[in-house]
Amino acid sequence: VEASIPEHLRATWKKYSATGFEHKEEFEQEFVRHIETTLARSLYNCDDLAAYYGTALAFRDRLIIEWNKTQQRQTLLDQKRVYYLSLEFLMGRALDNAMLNVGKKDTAREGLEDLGFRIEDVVNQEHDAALGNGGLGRLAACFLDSMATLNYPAWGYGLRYRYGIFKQEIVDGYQVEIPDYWLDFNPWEFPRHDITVDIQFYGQSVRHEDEDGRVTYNWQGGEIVQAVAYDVPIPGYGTTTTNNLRLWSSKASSGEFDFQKFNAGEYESAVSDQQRAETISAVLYPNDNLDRGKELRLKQQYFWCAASLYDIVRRFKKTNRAWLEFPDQVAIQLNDTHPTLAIVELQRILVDQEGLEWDEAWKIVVGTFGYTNHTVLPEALEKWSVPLMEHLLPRHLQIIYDINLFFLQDVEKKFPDDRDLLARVSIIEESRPKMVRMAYLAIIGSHKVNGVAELHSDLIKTTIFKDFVNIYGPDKFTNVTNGITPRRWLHQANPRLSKLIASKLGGYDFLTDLTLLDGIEHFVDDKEFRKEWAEIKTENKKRLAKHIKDTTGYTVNPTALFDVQVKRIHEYKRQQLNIFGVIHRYLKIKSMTPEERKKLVPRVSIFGGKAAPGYWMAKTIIHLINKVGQVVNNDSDIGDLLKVIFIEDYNVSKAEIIVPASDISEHISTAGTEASGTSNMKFVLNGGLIIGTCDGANIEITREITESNIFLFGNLAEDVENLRETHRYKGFTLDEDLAKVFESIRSGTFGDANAFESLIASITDHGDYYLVSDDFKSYIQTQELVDEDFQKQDEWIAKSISSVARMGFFSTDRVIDEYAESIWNVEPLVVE
Ligand code: GL4
Repeated sequence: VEASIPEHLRATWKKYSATGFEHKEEFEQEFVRHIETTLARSLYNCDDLAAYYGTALAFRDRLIIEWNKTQQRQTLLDQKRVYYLSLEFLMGRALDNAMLNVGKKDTAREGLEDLGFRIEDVVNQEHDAALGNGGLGRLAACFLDSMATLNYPAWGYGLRYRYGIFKQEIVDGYQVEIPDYWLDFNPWEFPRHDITVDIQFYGQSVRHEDEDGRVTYNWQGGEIVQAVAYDVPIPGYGTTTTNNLRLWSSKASSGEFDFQKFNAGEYESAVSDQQRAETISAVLYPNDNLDRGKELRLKQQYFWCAASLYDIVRRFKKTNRAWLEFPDQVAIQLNDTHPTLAIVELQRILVDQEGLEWDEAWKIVVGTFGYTNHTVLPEALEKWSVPLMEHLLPRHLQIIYDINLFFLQDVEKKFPDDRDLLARVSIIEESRPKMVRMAYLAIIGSHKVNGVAELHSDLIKTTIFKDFVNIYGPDKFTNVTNGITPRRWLHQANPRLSKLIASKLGGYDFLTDLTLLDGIEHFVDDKEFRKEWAEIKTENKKRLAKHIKDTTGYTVNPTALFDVQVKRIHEYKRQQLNIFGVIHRYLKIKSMTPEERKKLVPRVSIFGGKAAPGYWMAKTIIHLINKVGQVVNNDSDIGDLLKVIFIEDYNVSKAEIIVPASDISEHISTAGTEASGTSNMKFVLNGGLIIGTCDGANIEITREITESNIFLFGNLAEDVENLRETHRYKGFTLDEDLAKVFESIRSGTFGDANAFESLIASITDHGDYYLVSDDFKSYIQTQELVDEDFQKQDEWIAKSISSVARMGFFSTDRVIDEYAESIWNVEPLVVE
């Protein structure tokens, strides 16, 4: 490895190498130093926020020292690396996680106490890093944690959005979006102003033919935007490995920023060029499971893919290896189709810039990439219009056409005279305008394609990608069932439960081998253990009750059954089914005698989640939930029997409070629509039971924890298409109880009935695409079962314990090992 300091001076250098704090006193010293120098404050003006910054900076120093060593080690050993390309990394807060992963939380707690602070208050100052929408972005964050913990040489690549997912406020029952400006001072990022890449847009592809008749293309003209790297250290748990998340920020390239204009006094237009460049990484698109095809989004995608690929290729070229070895050194995983242009970009670099033959280059490309599909919803499958692609990326469109041509020629050879097949699998959809089907491009340019839960992986093979299974054979398609990191989702979010488990298992080894959890099954009949288990749940419920009181003003009873549905609001996730069920319950209670009411289980229905700003129906559902809450919660005749709560601005740090506090949570998507779901895993791991449909990972959770520990209901995925057909052509009769719910809404029980008419009509008049009516009865019956079972507290706790005991499969450590083995072919790097 080349070094900038000559050999004979390195001893001096090493003598002063930074080490970071170890002991409490050193932590305190670093803390005060950062407060007084980095922050230029003192003991006269150090509030909780300043204390947070001081603590974060002390930990950041430690992380970056290990980060440096990890990077040096990885470069020296020169093993194959993984690059995880994701437009979303929903990281949440970093400080608590860093403290736990490096094993210094107690040191910090005591140090902070000495200096006059409570660690909880300090941790709560941190703004979430919310660079994602939902499950897809959070999965990427869990993957980073596991890759570091397992010592894989792995980098994440993403965009450094100036605005993450919007903050949600509820005003008069309506969602209002507030921009999430989170970068005021982010102690977790390291700007690398020396690591920049010029990214080209527009212009034209120019053809050259040399004397020997060899034809090459060159992309010329257009405009240049500069990508600047920002690095975020990712500490593993119980290891010194600290990996890198590199986020790109856009700015006007110095060449582009027009000093001529500036000097000529036209600084407005000079500044507007700069602003246009900065717009690229300005904001995260707030859609989950929806593609809107906006030009700026395509610019984001290319900007990020091109910068990342430039970086990866530059790193590879330093090793002086032959190009053919590229796939032995580099694995790139595409988190959904958002980074598919990376495939085209690598082919362009190899052919246009490095002068490789097409076939040789293409073999390298396919050997390098893997593609993960995260949804089958048609409205989420990305397509870009050909004219837009041609305008923005003229050379890439040509390459896409060539990839398509060679692919279709191969298909033609294998399946002669099947013109329909060729049209069906062509990357180009022959619509007006023509469209580039990104998923097809991703399949063709990757050596493996995976779904994220068994049912989902089967579905993609038999529906949207069926033809490709025929063409390539089944081995190209595989399943890797999602998981969650137990560090954040058990140890950090539920420290008491983690500690109780550790006390029975003789330590915290289960945090890095989650299958060890099965050891607590031995204690399922242990009275004392059950009692402590139940007490922890109650404590967690009290904490949530306090949050609800502080944020909504409503008082909820912590002994009531807490029924939680928190996730993005989407018709396919069926929050409408839940709220209609709540209305049904309300109407039923209203019609009961006092005697009957005495037998009831008090319930708190808790909702949370954001609607995409342009998704009208989702916003209507939020509105209805809030209106029902207003009526029910203020109905003195109902009291504690039912409360309906909408928790504003659901995000990662709120999930850490909500998940450990649930008795039952709802995962009730129309069968076949939720690719996996991952909050289902988080809830069960925290001792909550779940009610759900046979969808996504619910199925595998059931297999692991057994059917007696889960409340399943509803139609099966295999019947959904038929039911929809029937709805369309023969109609259907609305479920009786659901009809009564609609009557009560229409009669104005929850305010202006007109506001909810479109939601009701989507079911009564427009085919009930998500089968709300079909599943209503079994949903209600299953909720009654939940009530019955909750009254048998002892059995309930036993179910809770044995479910947790059997959740070992759902760690992202298992997931990452599977990717490493079957897709990436990479090995962990052993650390002393
Ligand atoms: C999603 C799926 O909707 C979700 O079921 C899955 O758990 C997640 C991670 O694989 O990916 N796909 C999209 S798009 N958004 C998601 O959250």
